[in-house]
Amino acid sequence: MTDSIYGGYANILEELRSMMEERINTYTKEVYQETGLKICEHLIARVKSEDSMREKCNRKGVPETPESALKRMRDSIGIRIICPFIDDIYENVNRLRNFPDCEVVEEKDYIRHAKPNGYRSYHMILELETNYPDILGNPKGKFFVEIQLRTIAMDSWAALEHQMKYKKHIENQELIVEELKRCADELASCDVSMQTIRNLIYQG
Ligand code: 0O2
Repeated sequence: MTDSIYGGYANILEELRSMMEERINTYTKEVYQETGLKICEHLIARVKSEDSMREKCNRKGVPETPESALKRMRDSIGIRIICPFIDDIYENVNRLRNFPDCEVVEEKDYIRHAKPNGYRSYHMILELETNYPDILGNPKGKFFVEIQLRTIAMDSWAALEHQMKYKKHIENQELIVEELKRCADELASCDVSMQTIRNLIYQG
């Protein structure tokens, strides 16, 4: 059996994933009780699989070691929060920024600044201070958590586009890329209209 890319840290990563998931579920329930609004449609949390982490280390040209997986890659723990409306994304972002024992080390707003292919999402990297020692020997070890926040529309688009990337031979690739971009822009426009309608409903 080959050694885990996460060394002896696989169980800790699972524990931290579960703890983060619980924290997010807790505040979304609180918001629902206070306002009646569901700011999270659903969330998916995972520890990146061994194979994907090894593939990513190779892709980034770093050795396949626990240190790379835990310190150079920052998505060993990944959480995707799917939101009904665009404003819900920013509401979640504000709450995540104030999480205790967490430092926001990176934020990328691919909603205000979509990628050229049409990809939209809000990305955050949090660094979590824990009571577990980390691979560098810090007694209060630090672990990265990548959080992606998207609307339902952005999520279905990203899933389809992801399928295209992983399929080796595609006919009419140029046309598909063009159509995907068109579709991303239409969905973005719908997300804005849906937000406006919701605002109108709640104004009245
Ligand atoms: P997977 O298989 O989803 O885990 P990084 O690549 O993380 O070192 P970078 O390049 O700054 O750093 O990443 P960025 O732009 O923050 O994107 C990281 C993740 O966002 C990707 O992870 C994807 O999950 C998602 N993502 C980014 N761009 C696109 C896109 O154009 N289309 C789709 N479908 N997803 C995207 P991985 O590890 O690349 O892939």
